[in-house]
Parts: sequence; C-alpha cells; structure tokens
Amino acid sequence: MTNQYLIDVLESVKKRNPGEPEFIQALTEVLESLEPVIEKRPDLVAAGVIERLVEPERQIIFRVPWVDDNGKVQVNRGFRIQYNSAIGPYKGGIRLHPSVNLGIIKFLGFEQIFKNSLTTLPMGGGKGGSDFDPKGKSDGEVMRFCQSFMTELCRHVGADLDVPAGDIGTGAREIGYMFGQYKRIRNEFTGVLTGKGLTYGGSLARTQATGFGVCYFTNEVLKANGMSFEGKKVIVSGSGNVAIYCNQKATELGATVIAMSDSNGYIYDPNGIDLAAVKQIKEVERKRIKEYVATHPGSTYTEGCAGIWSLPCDIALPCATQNEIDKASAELLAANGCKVVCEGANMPSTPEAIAVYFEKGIIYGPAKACNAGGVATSGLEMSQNSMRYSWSFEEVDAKLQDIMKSIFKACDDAAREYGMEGNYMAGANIAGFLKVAEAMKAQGCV
Ligand code: NDP
Ligand code: 2IT
Repeated sequence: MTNQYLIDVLESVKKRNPGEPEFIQALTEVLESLEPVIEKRPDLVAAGVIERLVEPERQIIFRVPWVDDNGKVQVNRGFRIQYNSAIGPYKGGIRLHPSVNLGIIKFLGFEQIFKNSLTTLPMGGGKGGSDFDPKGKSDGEVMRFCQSFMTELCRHVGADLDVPAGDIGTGAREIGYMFGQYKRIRNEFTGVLTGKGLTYGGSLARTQATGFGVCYFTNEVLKANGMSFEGKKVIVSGSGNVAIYCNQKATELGATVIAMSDSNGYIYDPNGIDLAAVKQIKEVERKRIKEYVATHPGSTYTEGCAGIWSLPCDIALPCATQNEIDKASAELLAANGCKVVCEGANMPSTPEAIAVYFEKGIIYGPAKACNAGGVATSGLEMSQNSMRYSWSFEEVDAKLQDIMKSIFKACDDAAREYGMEGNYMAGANIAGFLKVAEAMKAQGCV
C-alpha cells in the first residue's frame, strides 16, 4: 500500500485496537484493495467514509452467568459488534467457541459489512458471540447459557434493528433457545433471529445455503475459467454446517470430495466421503470425525487438521475457521496441482497464503463473496417473516443461485473496471465497499 491517507488510517486503527491481529488482518486486506478507488473518489475521502467505516457504530460486551449441571456458577463473556447500518439493520452470526474475543468478533463484523452489501439485499454488518464452548455440554447447559446470553442481548437486537444468526458453535438448537427467550422477555413473535426451525419461522434451504452457495459461486469461477466440477477431486475442510452442505453440492455437481476434517484431524476416503455417515456422526451424535474410519474400510484418519492440505486435489474449499491455510499449506496445494481455492469459512487463508495463490496462478474466490449465500438466505428468511409467508425449497434455492451469480458478476466486473481482471478478492472488496460508501456519503456525517 502506497497511499499515505490509507496508511495513516491503518496506523491509527492499529494504535486504537491493540492485541487484535485478526481484525487488523481483515482491515489491511480491504484497505489495500481500496487504494485505486480512493485515488478515483476524493468525494468519499472528503466525506470521511473510510475513517467512519473502520470504527464500529456500537460495541456491546456483557457478562453471561449460567449454572452448570453440577450446580456451579459459570461466567462467560458475550459480545455484539454493531458495525455498520448504512444499508440496512445490522446482520450477522453468533459464534460460540472458546477462542472468541473482541478482535475475532470485530474481524467477523467488519467482513460482514462487505459480504452483506454484495448479497444485493438491504443488510448492515454485525457479529456476536461468546467464549462459551458448547462441546461436551448437556442440552440443559446449552439452553441455560443461551437463555442468559439472550436475556442481555434482547435489549440490543430486533427485527428492524439487529438480526443475529448462526456461526461456529451456533446451529438450530442454539438459535431455538435464543429465540424462545427473546419471545418470552419481549412478548413479541418477530424475525429477530435467522436460522430458525421450520416450525417457527425458519426458511427452507437456510441450513444448506452457505455450503450450496459456496459451490454455486465456485461453479461460476470454474465456468469463467473454462472448467467445471465434473470429475474434479475436492478437499472440504471442517465437518460442520458449511462443510457438510458444501460437500453435498460439490458431489451433486459431479466432483468427488476426498477429505474432510475437524479441529483434531482429517479423514481421507479416495472413493469419496460418505456424507450420510458424516452427518450422522457430526449432526446427530455430535462426535469426532475420526469415528468415520471404523465403518469405512479404505479410508484413513490422520491427527492434526492442517495435514488435509497436503493431499493432492483440483479444488480446495476451506470451510472450518480463520487462518487454517498458511503459506506452507498453500505451497503444498500449488505443488500438488490445486487449481482453485474458494473459501467457505471466514478469512481461512493467511495473507501469505493468498500471496502464494496469486504467485502460482491458483484462482482464488474470497470468503466475503463465496460464503455470502448463508447471510443472503438469512435475508430471504427476514423477507418471508415480514410477509408472514414461506417460499418452497425450490424457490429459495433458485433465488440463492441468482444471488451467487450476481455476486460473481459484481466481483468480476469491479476487478475488470479497476484493471485487475481475475482478482476476485479486490473485486469483492471494491464492489462491497462502493454500495456502503455511497449510502454513508448520502446519509451525511452520522
Ligand atoms: P460449525 O460449528 O457447524 O462447524 C465448524 C467446523 O470447523 C467444525 O468441523 C469444527 O471442528 C471446525 N473448526 C472450528 N474451529 C476450528 C479450529 N480452531 N481449528 C480447526 N477446525 C475448527 O460452524 P460453521 O460450519 O457454521 O462455520 C464454519 C465456517 O464458516 C466459519 O468460519 C464460519 O464463520 C463460516 N461461515 C458460516 C456461515 C453459516 O451460515 N453457518 C455463513 C458464512 C460463513 P470441531 O468440531 O473440532 O470444533
Ligand atoms: O458469516 C456469516 O455470514 C454467517 N455466519 C451467517 C450470518 C447470517 O446472518 O446468516
């Protein structure tokens, strides 16, 4: 980055937000991409758009006390970052994982602004979470935690204000408990959360949407570069909500998914992963991925999740967590002939890994474009809740496909317009930014 104005903004953000490396990482990538835009648009600089954009509108941090099954009081920390509401109510997931801290939620909230803008739907950016670990907890413990979390959060969210959803550790069970508590305290039945169960206002296809959307986006990337999923070997990291439905759609589109993982290790099945078995282990039994090999002769389990990137593949779809692909893993992917990396997780590639993709000619689909199908379908859930109506699976899926195509086109067009053809990272950052920036300028200094 050579633009002194952007360098100064980045320096001041670093000073004001010490000890938040993931946040600074996400911010640096976006500011670097915006350099050519800033040089063309002095009006946005004059309106202070960048200085305002980097500072969250509101940051809420709260105590979450709950009682475990042994009668012992436990205390977690809850967060909600309401980052930007220029184009719609704050919208973004809730992450429940022991690694959660302010910097993690800020990086996710910041990314969400641009992602939500790309969806074409009217949603601002937000994110929340807690350092609570749902793993190994009973349903009763999870319920008491979720109720306590929502007892505080309900003051700050609402269908036209801020609409949380799932993320790591937050699935249908947790959303159900949070929705029930919100409804009870506020005495209203509104679309305050998305990812709800189908019997109480959830949208068909929301469960599948992020993973399916990753594949719809990847399909556009492949088509634009003269390829398809047909006959390709694919690695999908993770084995949670995004990974499972990513696997399903890649397989339906003709690929063979040869490996999946969890935070302990990875499974390799050269015949193609048996997804029904993974669903049973992860969604129903809530067990570890290594269980898979006991019932699947010919498959192997290896300890350590990063090893998954040492397997030869044509397409890599990281769907676990941030910074899961580092420089060494990216180099291994390239050396083994990987042609495309499209991100299901948020920020799964380190900046050094991304540099390797560009250097080695790996086509790169960035998270805020690839995985936007989840929040886009959350937006469709909000529309259905407002209308008191529900669309069929096919209707929602068709809208999701159209949205993913339009996101690809927006990224591709913006990259071309700024002389960086094929750089979908820059395209996503620029296209996502411009809509928000125009809205911020139009609304004045707020
Ligand atoms: P889940 O909780 O359903 O699954 C997470 C998966 O990632 C699990 O397999 C988990 O393994 C693994 N994982 C989590 N943390 C780590 C870690 N530190 N190291 C290695 N593996 C890890 O979450 P989702 O599938 O919903 O989310 C996955 C990613 O996709 C996240 O980055 C999330 O932000 C992103 N995303 C999710 C969307 C959604 O709609 N759910 C939308 C857009 C993006 P283990 O079981 O061992 O913890
Ligand atoms: O990162 C994400 O986009 C999500 N976790 C989904 C957010 C949402 O509001 O559906």
